[in-house]
Amino acid sequence: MIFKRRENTVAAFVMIFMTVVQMSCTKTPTDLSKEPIIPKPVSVTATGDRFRLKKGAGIYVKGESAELMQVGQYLADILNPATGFAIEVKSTDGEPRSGSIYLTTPGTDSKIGNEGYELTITEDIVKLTANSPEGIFRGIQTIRQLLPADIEKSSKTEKSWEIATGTITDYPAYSYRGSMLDVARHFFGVDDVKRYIDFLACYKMNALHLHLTDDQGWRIEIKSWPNLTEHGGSTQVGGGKGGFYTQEQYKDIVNYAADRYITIIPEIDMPGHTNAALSSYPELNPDGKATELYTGIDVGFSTLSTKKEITYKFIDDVMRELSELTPGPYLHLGGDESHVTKKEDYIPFVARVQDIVAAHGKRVIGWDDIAISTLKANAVAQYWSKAENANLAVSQNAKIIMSPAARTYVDMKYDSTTTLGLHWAGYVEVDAAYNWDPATLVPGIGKDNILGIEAPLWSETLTNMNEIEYMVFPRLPGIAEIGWTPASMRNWDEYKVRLGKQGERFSAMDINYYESDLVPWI
Ligand code: TNX
Repeated sequence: MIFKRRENTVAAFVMIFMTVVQMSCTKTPTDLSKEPIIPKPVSVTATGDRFRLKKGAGIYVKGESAELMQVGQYLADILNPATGFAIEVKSTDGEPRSGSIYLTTPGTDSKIGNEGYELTITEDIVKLTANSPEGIFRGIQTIRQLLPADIEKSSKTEKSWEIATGTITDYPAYSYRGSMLDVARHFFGVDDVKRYIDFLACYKMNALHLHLTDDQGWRIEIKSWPNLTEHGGSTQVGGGKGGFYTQEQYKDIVNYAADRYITIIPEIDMPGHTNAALSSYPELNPDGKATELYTGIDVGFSTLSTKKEITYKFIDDVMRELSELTPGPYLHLGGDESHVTKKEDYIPFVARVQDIVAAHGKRVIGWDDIAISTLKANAVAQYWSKAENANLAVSQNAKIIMSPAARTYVDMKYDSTTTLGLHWAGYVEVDAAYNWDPATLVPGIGKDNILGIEAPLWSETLTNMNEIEYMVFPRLPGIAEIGWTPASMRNWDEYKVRLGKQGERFSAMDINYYESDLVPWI
């Protein structure tokens, strides 16, 4: 009788144990190849088990590199708030003990390049290998997306922090993958820009183009021309108080981006889109008279005087100060929609400004409009509207950044019911933003001509971070995937399922996103 009772108890325990195991089985990932990672990795092999991140785990960095230790700390800072584990980063000589995350840069795999990585996950260890700390940084974004969405929460959450096992080998299709933020039409402060940079980092993007000047505002302090910001930065669309970045604040943004392996590309738009400067300094105007500040949203009505020497002195000073603050290789001269500059003045103007940029050691980028001028050999044209201009740029050996408005302009409304945004380039639903190939969109322009892809966010209608997020999510992850994942591996029907599973991640990050009906949100 006693014996029998004990047998029952054992059986009951076994049953409970089995149920618990089963419950945890259905809840946790076991198939790495089914994980909804964005951008989709180039190659994934699943091994069917799981790694569990536990209290006491460490992040181990091979060798003593301060840079790699810093990248390790970035990972720890992602993992610690939600897990509450207080994971530390330590240097090691060889493979660390079971339960750890191991970051190493032997630098021997040419296939994956500077940004690629290899991730090997076993039941024992998560090993991330790359040629450079930058590759480790990109790979960390994959680890992040393999953990439960709650990892993005900012406070401690009870959870089994598991990752499916297997290997991932991954590297980008294009070297330039970015977004543009228009801080001129409406001004956004340093904290907003940093949050935006964090969004780019999540999706392995590496460039943030800041549209720093336009008719409505001048947003970067230039010490030799102080009235640009004092007066020219004092308002914005709708007549608000505007604002600008001091040089210290701009450097803070540059450094924050650099820590995330993101290059800042500053744009000073000219000769059009210059009313804020023309209002601040009368001598820059063709008629020598300062204009009024402008708070509307029309384009194409302003021009610097292209004939006066003072204009080139002004541009040289601005580009010199900006190049000293900007470690990245590019300066963007704008050049778009200069409708009141005569063509015969525009052409030599753009040629001369390119020389100024080159004299300060930087590579020039301009909107596709600049292709009607003579382009420098290493110039980059940003295609946004005219295929003819993009082809003209390629015929001059320039590289192209693909920003076709009808696909990548994340300030376009999703559909006719979207209250924010503009729609001059049409409505851009989430599928339209994703379902295209940069290498085949414009006849005459192939992959070899293309530096990469960029999603511009113009801010005529956007006044705060919540509104920015609504326009950017969920289109930005799709643009990031176009830049990273080979076109042959992408299709909308498969992508939309992965995107739907990212919804809980957006929520955990407190992102205000557009819940498109086209996406099966979880
Ligand atoms: C066109 S795109 C512009 C911008 C506007 C944008 C609004 C480009 C090079 N110029 O000045 O803000 O449309 O979508």
